[in-house]
Amino acid sequence: MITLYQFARTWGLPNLSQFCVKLETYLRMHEIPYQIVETLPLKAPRGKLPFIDDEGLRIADSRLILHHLQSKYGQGEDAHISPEQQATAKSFQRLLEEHLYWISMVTRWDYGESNWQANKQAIFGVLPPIARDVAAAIYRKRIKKQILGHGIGRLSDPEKFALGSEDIDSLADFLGDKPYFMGAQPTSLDTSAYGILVNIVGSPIESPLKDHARSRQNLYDYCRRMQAEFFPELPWPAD
Ligand SMILES: N[C@@H](CCC(=O)N[C@@H](CS)C(=O)NCC(=O)O)C(=O)O
Repeated sequence: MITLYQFARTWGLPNLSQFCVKLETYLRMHEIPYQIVETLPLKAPRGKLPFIDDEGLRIADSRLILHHLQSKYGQGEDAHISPEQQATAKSFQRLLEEHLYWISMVTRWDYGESNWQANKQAIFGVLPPIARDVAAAIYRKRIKKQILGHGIGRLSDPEKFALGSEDIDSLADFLGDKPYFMGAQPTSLDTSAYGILVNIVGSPIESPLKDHARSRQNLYDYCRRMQAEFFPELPWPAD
């Protein structure tokens, strides 16, 4: 049985970590049995969550974990879509995970005190008060450094959100009225898309990015549908 190490559930979402939502959605999509251990990234093999333990084999990074699951459990790399469609899906996955993700990280770690407090409580609230403040301060410094290193942190807020809105529009226009991003059946692109988008439209983190994403009704409806299909035990967070 696979053990999935991830943050505790919060905010009425499967996870506050976009990559933990991605992985757990993938496991459910392919009906691969798993158990959850709630943890923080401090002890993760690559210092990030999620990671898994599959009968003693520890793997970190959702992309590598998906490769492992696909080879071990026979779930082909979205075998029902053509190589050309796979290339499109992969490009959107990179847009989500390597660009839009970082703009959403800005909104949590470096965009207003109330967002920071909500983020801090959700991640570090499990720790005793002093440890909570110390860990939160260390991580805030660390994540802000990553945001700067990525490059997005060097732009002004309006510039960041304009770029984020471009991503949102591309995703909304591509999804159109299809049930899933690549058509009638879900693919691994949907695991990334739901993980990142639900954390923008369904979390209590307020920003122009959230406002814009919520204005694209098909993306909002998509997140609700994905949650109802793969996490039926979690009612949609109140609007
Ligand atoms: N490429 C990694 C990204 C994982 C990741 O960024 N996880 C975040 C939470 S969403 C994390 O644990 N960050 C802690 C840190 O960077 O210190 C994956 O696909 O798993």
